[in-house]
Amino acid sequence: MSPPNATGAKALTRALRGAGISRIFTLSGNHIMPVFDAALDAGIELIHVRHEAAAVHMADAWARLRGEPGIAMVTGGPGHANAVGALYTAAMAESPVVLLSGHAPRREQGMGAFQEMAQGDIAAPLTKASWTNRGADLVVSDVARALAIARLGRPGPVHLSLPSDCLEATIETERSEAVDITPPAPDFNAAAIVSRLRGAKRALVLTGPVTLTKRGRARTAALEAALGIPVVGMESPRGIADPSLGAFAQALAQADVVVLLGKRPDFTLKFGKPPAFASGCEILEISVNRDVFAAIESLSAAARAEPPVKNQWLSEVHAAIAYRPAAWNHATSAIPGRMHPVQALRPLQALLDAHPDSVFVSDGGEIGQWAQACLSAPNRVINGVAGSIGAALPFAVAARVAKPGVPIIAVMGDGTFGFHPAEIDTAVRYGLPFVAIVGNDARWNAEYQIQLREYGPGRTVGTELLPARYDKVAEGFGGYGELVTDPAQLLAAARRAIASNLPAVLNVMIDGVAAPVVKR
Ligand SMILES: Cc1ncc(C[n+]2csc(CCOP(=O)(O)OP(=O)(O)O)c2C)c(N)n1
Ligand SMILES: [Mg+2]
Repeated sequence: MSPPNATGAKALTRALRGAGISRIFTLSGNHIMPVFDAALDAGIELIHVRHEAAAVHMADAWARLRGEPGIAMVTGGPGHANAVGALYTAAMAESPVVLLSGHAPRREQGMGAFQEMAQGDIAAPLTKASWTNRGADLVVSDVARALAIARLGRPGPVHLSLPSDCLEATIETERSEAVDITPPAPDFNAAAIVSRLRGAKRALVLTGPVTLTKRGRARTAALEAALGIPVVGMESPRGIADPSLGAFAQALAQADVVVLLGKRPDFTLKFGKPPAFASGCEILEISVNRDVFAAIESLSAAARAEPPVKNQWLSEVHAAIAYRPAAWNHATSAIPGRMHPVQALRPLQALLDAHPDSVFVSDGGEIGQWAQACLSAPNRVINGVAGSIGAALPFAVAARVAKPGVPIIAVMGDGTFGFHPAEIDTAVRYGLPFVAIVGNDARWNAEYQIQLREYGPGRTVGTELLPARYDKVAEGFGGYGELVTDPAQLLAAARRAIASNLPAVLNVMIDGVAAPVVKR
């Protein structure tokens, strides 16, 4: 219950604090200034960023790393519109983000109010639920509902718009609206699925992004141990060709039974058709709207009723996933002053291995594929199935908020760096160090490679960039920067970056080679 004379804004911040929310990633604006003021008293820290999309990306990384909803708050109209694109990455990553958007006052709605926009409609396709608050007395129940929907079942983003007059108004009597948000109860027969898996020669269980958080990986590892059958998490836009899954595609093509646990047979699985899947392969789907962890628990419990299957298949699949071509051990670049991506990345594994809770962040593009092939860590936050580029820098900032004191290595391309460089300023202002590795090939290489492949060497256009000094951009914002052109210097440079205790950019000059295709 809110105290007497509480405004909608005060009720909002109290409700958030009561739900355990201690931080909001935000960019200010007229509509939400009452919430800024109320946050002071509620003891909620505002991390004030430089672009609304970055606030959403930060809330997304926070949610994935902490396993609790991440909150982004932006102003109405254009602020909201700027934020919405970033929801796609969170949605595809099954990340429980709550976007709180300021909104034109209700009393002016439909009259052409300042920055009036159909905000609920704009966010709807990218969220599990999207609506506009209808009064100060409903703020508390709206917030509780938004947090619950984001978490429940298959997690994902929720949007709630807050008209400025509802934030300013004094609450008369707190109300709540009865909305049933319970996800469908599990309706599959766990024992039957386990016995179907165990009756197969080469069975696989495939899971989606939510199982690739640290907590998720522990759960799927337990299921795999109980079954004795491989459980493989997928979160790459490259699907079965995910470079962090090595030669997994070749193993998948031999499977005779595949259980999709909270995962759709979508583009990531080549729609479940040959040749990605063997023609006789049986595919069993456990609904994507269900609570995946509850489903994992019930399968694990059913599996434990009997000893795990023992055959070669589990170790064959593990070996396929771990496989990387031996030629990578000697990869070099013929271009003076440039290194092969493997040379730029492999040395960093030592830093990630130095702590049991380190964070590896990766963006997309060709460099992102190399990074995901070369590096692993207890926590990994990648751009994910969305395949959208630009989130890595905001991810790294939020990773530091979520995990003080652990090594954070964020890899991105030079093109990608340009999306949110000003978040280095955010990181400097809040004292949030991390090491960003910018693989600088002076190209939008992923698209350049498509041009080469599809249209021929004489037909590349518009995909060149300048070999810009992104390290100096970091310095300009008060961060740490170094240019690295020699692979032998990389690890030492990264250690200096960590020692600087500042947000750091290593501008690593690389040879723009195509992303790896790992085959045995
Ligand atoms: C938001 C968004 N815009 C555009 C793209 C298309 N895209 C994917 S990778 C890429 C090039 C990335 O260049 P860079 O970050 O330098 O990485 P590189 O491929 O050069 O290693 C582009 C434009 C995308 N995936 N997402
Ligand atoms: Mg590039």
